[in-house]
Amino acid sequence: MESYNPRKIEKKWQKYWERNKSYQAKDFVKGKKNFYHLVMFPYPSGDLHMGHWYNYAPADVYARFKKMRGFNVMSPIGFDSFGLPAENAAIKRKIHPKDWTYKNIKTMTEQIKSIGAMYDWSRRVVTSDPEYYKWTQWMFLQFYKNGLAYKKKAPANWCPKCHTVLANEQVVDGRCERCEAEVVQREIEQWLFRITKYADRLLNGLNALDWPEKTKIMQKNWIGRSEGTLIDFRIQDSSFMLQVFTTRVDTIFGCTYVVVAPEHEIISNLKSQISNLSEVKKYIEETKHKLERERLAEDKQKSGVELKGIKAINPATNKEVPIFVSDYVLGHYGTGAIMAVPAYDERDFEFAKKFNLAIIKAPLAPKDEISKKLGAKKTINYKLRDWLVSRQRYWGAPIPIIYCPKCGEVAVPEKDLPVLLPNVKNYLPTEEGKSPLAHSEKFVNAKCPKCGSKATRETDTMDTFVCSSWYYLRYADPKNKNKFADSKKIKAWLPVDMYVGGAEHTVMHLLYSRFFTKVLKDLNPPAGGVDFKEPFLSLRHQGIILGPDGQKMSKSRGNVIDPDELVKNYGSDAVRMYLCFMGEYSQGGPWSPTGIMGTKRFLERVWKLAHKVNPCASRKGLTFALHKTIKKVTEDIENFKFNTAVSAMMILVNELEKQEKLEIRNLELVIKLLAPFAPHLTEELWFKLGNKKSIFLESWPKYDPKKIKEEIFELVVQINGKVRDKTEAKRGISQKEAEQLTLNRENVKRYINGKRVQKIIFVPDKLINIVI
Ligand code: ANZ
Ligand code: ZN
Repeated sequence: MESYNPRKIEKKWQKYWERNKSYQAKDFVKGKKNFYHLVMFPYPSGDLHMGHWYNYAPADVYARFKKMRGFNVMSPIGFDSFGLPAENAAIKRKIHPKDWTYKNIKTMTEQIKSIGAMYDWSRRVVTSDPEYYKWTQWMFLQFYKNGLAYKKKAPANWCPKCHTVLANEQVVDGRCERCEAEVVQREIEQWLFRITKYADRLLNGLNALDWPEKTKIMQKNWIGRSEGTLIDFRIQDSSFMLQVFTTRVDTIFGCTYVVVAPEHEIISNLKSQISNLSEVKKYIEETKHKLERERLAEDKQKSGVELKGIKAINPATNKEVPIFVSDYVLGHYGTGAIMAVPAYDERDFEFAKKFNLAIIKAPLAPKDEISKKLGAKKTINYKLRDWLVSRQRYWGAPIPIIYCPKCGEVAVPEKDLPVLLPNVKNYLPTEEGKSPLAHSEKFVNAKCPKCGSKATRETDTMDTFVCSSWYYLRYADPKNKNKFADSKKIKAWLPVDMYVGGAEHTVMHLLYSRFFTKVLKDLNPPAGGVDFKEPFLSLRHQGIILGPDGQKMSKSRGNVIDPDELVKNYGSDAVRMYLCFMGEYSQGGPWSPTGIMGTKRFLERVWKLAHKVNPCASRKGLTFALHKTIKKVTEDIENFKFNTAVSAMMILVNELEKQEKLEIRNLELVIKLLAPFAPHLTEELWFKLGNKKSIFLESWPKYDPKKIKEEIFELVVQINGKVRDKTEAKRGISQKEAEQLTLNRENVKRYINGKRVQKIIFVPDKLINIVI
């Protein structure tokens, strides 16, 4: 018997599947329903780590399972290849971002292929390819033409040492990821997408989604809908009205002061009346560069300055209350001003303590009544902000806008797309915080599409999250030159049936993609046949794989597990199977070096089983155990409980090993169950059993509900072939269990009567014959 050699068989089957185009999804297959299975495409960082494997391998188990369940499955893959990390790596290594990115795509493609997943590589998308970003730019233009993309001065993260704007992800604990200088806020002209217009629809759409509850709650909180009231506070000796936003109008009798944000207009409007203006200005200067997160931090000492010389009137009590400026009130939320109720609100309480302000536990007023009495307006606020999409960076899709001295801001005509990203030598961020593209005269100088005058191009590029907000649509028709995708193909595949990926994308990618889908649907007519409201019907997250020490894997800790090494040593099937087995998929857990060895041994045992096939074997013995396992594995995979599915198969294999001869049909059922987990091994065994076509063209085993009832049967006990006793037993018990059950029975002991037991014959679910 040949021994199990994953190195040999895995490469062989990967080539076979490629040659036979086994996983190239056809748009329409008669009699089959399409199933769009999607994993989050990787960023080409240059090496495929355990986290990728944990996303992709168990997800592929699901895809293969769906295929065997009779669906026409599409499981595409591509690369999310624009973005800041490429630039950072390029700057560090002095390689051009483009060279770095495409070199990584090449190596990572090979690494991904070693997983043995059923990816349809013919549909690959690479977001930094002009054929792709042409349509990212097209999307931008649709947003622009519909008033959903606009330009305004907005605060951005500015690193004073690197002289550059940073994305939020590049700010770690308030510091620049690269040089660790403290990041400040700076006002810069920026492009934004009006996602706030969709706040309610993004919120309401969540209900119908089959997503993890936690993820839905996080999106809900991120959108942060809050119903409240706008109340006007009169300013003593002034016509200025200070409007506050509160969700607790009922507490107004306890309002003992009001607070405005440092950005609030009251300060400049009433500056002649404010007697301590220089002190106030100094405070504003100090807080200007603070990040929002810092300002709201709960453990932070409250700070502020009273606006002396002016007072507000509490409209409920008609009493004068002092006005403060403090950074715990944000300028762009609500009205940028609050009524402070220290007896009911924690932050107000801390502030009042520090500044010795009155804390009055006034009785609560009925909300509607008090609102009416003050003519107060009900209002709805959202935490969600418009999405800042411009980056002053090189490695991204250029924003397709031209500035003309006569016509102003002009959209690049769709026929002129793509606006190609030039191959510049100098891709470093500039001192003034402008995009490196501003250095390239050839790029900057353009003709106005309207009047033909000398004009200049927008030099900012798009946030890479724009690219990934629509890639799932492109997979339906990745090579289309005239449209981002043909509407028939969109209709054939979308929305995505199952999306598998990390939970860290909850409030960015997963929200932005929903926004994009809704915008495309709203276009008149809907773009590309997008007639659905949500892009991802079902969503599952993988957990996190920790190092063997239970800590987050990191190079500095030296606890990184390299999947390439594992594939070399144990084979891809063992890695896939172990990842499925090591714990509950959504939880993850520490990597166990002994665990993977155990999995490899299990596959070796399966390999050996195949050699027990014997035409004289009886089929009856396994009916119960087999049907029970089919049911369990089927339900578990459907529910992403891969770990318990694997253990059920391990139990079954134990049973099978006890049999001397195996019936071929039984063995075939077992390897079908195992196929999604260990596709290479099972394909090999399948062909060895004499089959001529891939096991993945087979249909998934069905169980017979009648056969899995945990029935009690009457176990007949024979001594030397004569019936001497009977006892109730659970169906499916093993020979050992039957022996334990019978050998100590009084009746049996009497017949054995101290004689030596020579042999025991066991017929499962029927009888036990003790030969003495
Ligand atoms: C009085 C009050 C009494 C409040 C009380 C709360 C509890 P959400 O739910 O997040 O919308 N607030 C309003 N505008 C603010 C701003 N720009 N910056 C910081 N805080 C602001 O919270 C609304 C509440 O947060 C509002 O209701 C206001 O404080 C505060 F027992 O008004 B409340
Ligand atoms: Zn013009």
